[in-house]
Amino acid sequence: MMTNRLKKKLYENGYLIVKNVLNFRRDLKPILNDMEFVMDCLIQKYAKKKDIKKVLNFDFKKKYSYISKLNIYDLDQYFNTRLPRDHVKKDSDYFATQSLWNLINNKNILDVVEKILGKEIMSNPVQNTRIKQPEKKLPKGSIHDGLSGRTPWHQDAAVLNSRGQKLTDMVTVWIPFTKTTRKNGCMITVKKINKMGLLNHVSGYRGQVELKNSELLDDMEHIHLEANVGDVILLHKHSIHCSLPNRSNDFRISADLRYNIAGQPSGREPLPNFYVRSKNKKNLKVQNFKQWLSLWEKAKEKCIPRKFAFKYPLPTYKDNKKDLSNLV
Ligand SMILES: O=C(O)CCC(=O)C(=O)O
Repeated sequence: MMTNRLKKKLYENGYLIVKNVLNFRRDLKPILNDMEFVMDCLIQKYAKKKDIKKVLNFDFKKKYSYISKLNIYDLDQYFNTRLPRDHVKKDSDYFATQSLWNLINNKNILDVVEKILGKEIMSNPVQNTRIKQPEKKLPKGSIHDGLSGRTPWHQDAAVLNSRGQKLTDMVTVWIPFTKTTRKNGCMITVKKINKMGLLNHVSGYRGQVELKNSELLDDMEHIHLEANVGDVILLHKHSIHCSLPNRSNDFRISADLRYNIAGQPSGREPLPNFYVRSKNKKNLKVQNFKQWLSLWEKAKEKCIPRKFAFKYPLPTYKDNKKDLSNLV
């Protein structure tokens, strides 16, 4: 597809599925391996002594199911590729690995992103990795938690600070590690709804950002964003989307990365926001995994005194002109 056709389609519909961008073995499996390494560490630390040897021999899913029953505080955070939203401490953990660094800088992904944002591209720190077990296995409190369960209706621009909401051209690249279907909890959206611009959001379950009056979307016609491993889904920053429950018997694993046009605010200062592609190669100052990690550690130092990594400016607007209920 021609550059401008890809961009036109994304801006027109709010979403785009691009087929066969990634290779599972080369680009994705290393991240699953790193997740499994984190699980092994958690098993060593938290499992009953007599179980450790046995559990270390389980496969990925059985290991994760096991540790998810150990009541480990904020378990998702160990697998999530950013600092925790609140209570940032010296020992706050996050999943920043060489394999994820490679994914963020993946040439095929950047070639797609370049068609949308142009040649000067920065990695945006709004990024997550999500391991979703079958919903029936989740503790009740996690069912509506976007990292391990369903994600509420929202627009990605709403998770940026006010400057980012106004000034940042950001695109979401959603990456499945497992085939993603309506049965195992794919995202859904409404075609062209991005055209409404940024709408009013409120604080939802556990302070997650959620579109105000989102129940109005339940009756609209939904596009199911199903994807095969290797495909990527792009979302416009004003696309309204959520994810369905995982009603399958298997895991649903994904990463969502974001990129913005260089020179614009990240919307999550002081978290890492750095060039990943530039015509002027001098801009590429962060060139390896260790430099990236050090950006996260520096950001952590700044977040510790203020105690949070990022905040949602909620409600998005003081008046109700941009409430969905006033626009449909
Ligand atoms: O993967 C999911 O369940 C939701 C992802 C999402 O909402 C996002 O990337 O903005």
